[in-house]
Amino acid sequence: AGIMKGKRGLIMGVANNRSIAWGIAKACHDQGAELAFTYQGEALEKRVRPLAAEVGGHVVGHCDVTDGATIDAVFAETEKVFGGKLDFLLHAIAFSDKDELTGRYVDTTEGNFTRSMLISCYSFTAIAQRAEKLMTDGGSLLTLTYYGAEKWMPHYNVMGVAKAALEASVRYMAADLGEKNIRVNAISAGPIKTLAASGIGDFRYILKWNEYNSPLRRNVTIDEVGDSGMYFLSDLSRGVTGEIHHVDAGYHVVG
Ligand code: 0WD
Repeated sequence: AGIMKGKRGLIMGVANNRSIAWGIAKACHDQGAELAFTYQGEALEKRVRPLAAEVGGHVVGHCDVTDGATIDAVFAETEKVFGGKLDFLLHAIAFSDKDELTGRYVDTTEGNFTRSMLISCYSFTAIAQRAEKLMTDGGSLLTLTYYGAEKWMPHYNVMGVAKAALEASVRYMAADLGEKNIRVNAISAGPIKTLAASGIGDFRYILKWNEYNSPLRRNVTIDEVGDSGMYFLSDLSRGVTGEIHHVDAGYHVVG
């Protein structure tokens, strides 16, 4: 196997071995890609370093997307370790205050609305600005979204609004960057029990609901999202941009 041989990619959003970003990183590594990882804070650094080592990857430093200086720093380091060229980038980052991932959307505070939008939507654009400079030979950018962007889902609230904006930004950036042969896509993943998901109210109920009602009668795994992610980050999807692709056991045709 080696569809991604010679490709260099930056992976942002691994928290631990249950992270969707880790599933995608593994799939890219299996196809021969060379990877670099960021982490958010010291606690996650302890988790990310051994995972990066497992796939022979680089660790390019701490990145908190609310601090532009840390974004610049990890891109400077990425440029260094990859010899100036980047082929693909994964953005698997989102955040909202737990207290607002339950109850009513309408009660969202301005502070958490702004913060959720910044971390879950704008950060992808901020990162694309840096990636564009390194993607001198074309490239592929991928982010993660959820069905709550399209339809009301219980407890998803402000995150649904942020994901809707993120999906719109995928289309705008696809148009902006297409002439440089930089593609921009999103995977809309079904619910998976990760650290971030544990903040969402009644998440176990959502998992059960999807298991009973999706066409495949089950939930998806990070390895399944990983394989689909590898497709988007590789040349297999070279004719595809601006796409929101569901990897959700088919739930979106039902719900
Ligand atoms: O059911 C799910 N798990 C789904 C997740 C279904 C559909 C989509 N997604 C999305 C999420 O919204 C997110 O965009 O997938 C993406 C990855 O999420 P994940 O794999 O579910 O969650 P996790 O393993 O927790 O990774 C997300 C990470 C953060 O982890 P924590 O749990 O510590 O918030 O995003 C990173 C952080 O590492 N992150 C940040 N990175 C840089 N700067 C920041 C930040 N300010 N905030 C969060």
